[in-house]
Amino acid sequence: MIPKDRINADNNTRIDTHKHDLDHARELLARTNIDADAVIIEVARFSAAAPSWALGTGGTRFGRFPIGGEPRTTEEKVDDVAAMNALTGANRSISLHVPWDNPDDPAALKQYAEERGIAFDAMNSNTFQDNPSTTRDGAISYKFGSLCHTDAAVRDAAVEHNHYCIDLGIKLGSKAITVWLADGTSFPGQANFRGQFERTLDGLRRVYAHLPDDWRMFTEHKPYEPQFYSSVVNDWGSSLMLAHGVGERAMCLVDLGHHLPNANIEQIVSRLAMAGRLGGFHFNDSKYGDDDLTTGSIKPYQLFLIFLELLDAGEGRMPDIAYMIDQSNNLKDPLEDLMQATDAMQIALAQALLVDQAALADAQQSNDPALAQEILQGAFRTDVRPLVAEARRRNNAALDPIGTYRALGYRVEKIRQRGAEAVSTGL
Ligand SMILES: [Mn+2]
Repeated sequence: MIPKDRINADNNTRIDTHKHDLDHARELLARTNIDADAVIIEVARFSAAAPSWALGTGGTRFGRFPIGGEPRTTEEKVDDVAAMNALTGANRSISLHVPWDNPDDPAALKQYAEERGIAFDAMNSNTFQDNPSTTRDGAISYKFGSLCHTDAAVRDAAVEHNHYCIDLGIKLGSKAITVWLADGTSFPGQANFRGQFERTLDGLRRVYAHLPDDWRMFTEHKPYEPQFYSSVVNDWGSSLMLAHGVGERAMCLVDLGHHLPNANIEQIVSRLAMAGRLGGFHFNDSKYGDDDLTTGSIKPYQLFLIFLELLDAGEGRMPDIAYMIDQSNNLKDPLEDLMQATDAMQIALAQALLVDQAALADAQQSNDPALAQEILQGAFRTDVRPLVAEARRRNNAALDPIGTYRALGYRVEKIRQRGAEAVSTGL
C-alpha cells in the first residue's frame, strides 16, 4: 500500500503551482459561464477498472522485456491496482481474466481486495487458448473455435467455462461477464459464416441463462486477429444482433482497438447507446490495428468525441456502464502506462464537459458546421489538466500520479520484494 501521508507530502511540494494553475483555469472557464466545480465533481466520480493481465509488461510474438517486480499472484495484482488507485483515485476496480487468474479461495481474495478499496469489475472468460481448466485436460481444443465450434463437446466446454467464470465472479462481487471470442476463420471456405454465428448465438444463450438477475453479459466485437479472414463477432452490428438474440441484459462492449482503421467509433457508441445496448468499454489507442497503445496517445481528439457521445448517452453525466482499460505495451512500466491512460480519459471527459451543448444544438439546427467545429475544438483545446489534478486531490490522490509514483520508488521497492525476475501471468 502507498501511505496517504506520503502522497500528501509529495502533493505539498506541488500545491502552490497547482493552486495558481487552477485559479487560472477557473478564470478562463468563467468567461464562458462554465462552472469549474461541476466539471471537477464529474471527473472525480469517474473510475476505470484495471485489467489484471496488463499489470505485467506486454509482449508481442517476437519477444517480451519484463522490467522486474511484476505481480506474481492475483493478490499482488490487487496490490498494484490499489497502489495505482491511491495515486489516481480513479481505478477502483480490477477486471480478472480466467484462467490467468483463478483464485483457490475467492472469499479470501474478495476480502483482501476490499481491505485495499478495490472491487471486482467484469469477469473475462478466456476461451482463446487451450488450458487444462477449460479444455478437460486436453481432451478438446479451441484451435478451431469455442462457442462456434462444429463439435458440440467443445461448445459445451466453452459454455461450462463461462458458467465457471460467472460462479467465480458471484463470489467476488462482480456483476458482469465479458465474452470476447477469438472464433472465426483464417481461410475462405474454412467454415460456414451462418453456421458459426448460429452456434455462437446458441452458446451465448446458454451462458446468459446462468446469469444472476443483477448481472449483465457483454459481447465484444473485433474484425480480425487471431483469425485473419473472418471473426464471428466481427463488428458492432453482429454484436448487437447477438445482444438482441440473447436477452435484455446482453450488451455490447466497445474496445477502441477492435476496429478497422478510420472507423467512426464515436458514431458506433452513439448507435449502441441509442439501441440501449451500450454495456461497456475497453480503452486503448491504436495506429494500425489492435495495437494496445496507451489511451489517448495517438488519437486524443477521437477520445474526446467518444466521451462527448458518452455524456450525450448519460444526459450530461457519464452513464453507468463498465469502463475498463485494455492496453499493454512492451516499452513502459505497466503502472505508468495505466496511469497515463486514466489521465487521458479524465482529460477527455473534462474537455467534453466543457462543450456548450445549447450552442452546439443551435449550430446543428442552423446547419453551421464551422460554428459547430469552433465549439468542439474550443473545448478540446482548453487546458483542463488543473481541473483533473483538482479532481484527483479531492479523491485524496496525487496531483501528479507519475511524478509521485517515481518519487516514491514503487517499482524499485517491488523489484526488491518480488524479485527482478518476477513475471506476471497472462501474457
Ligand atoms: Mn478488449
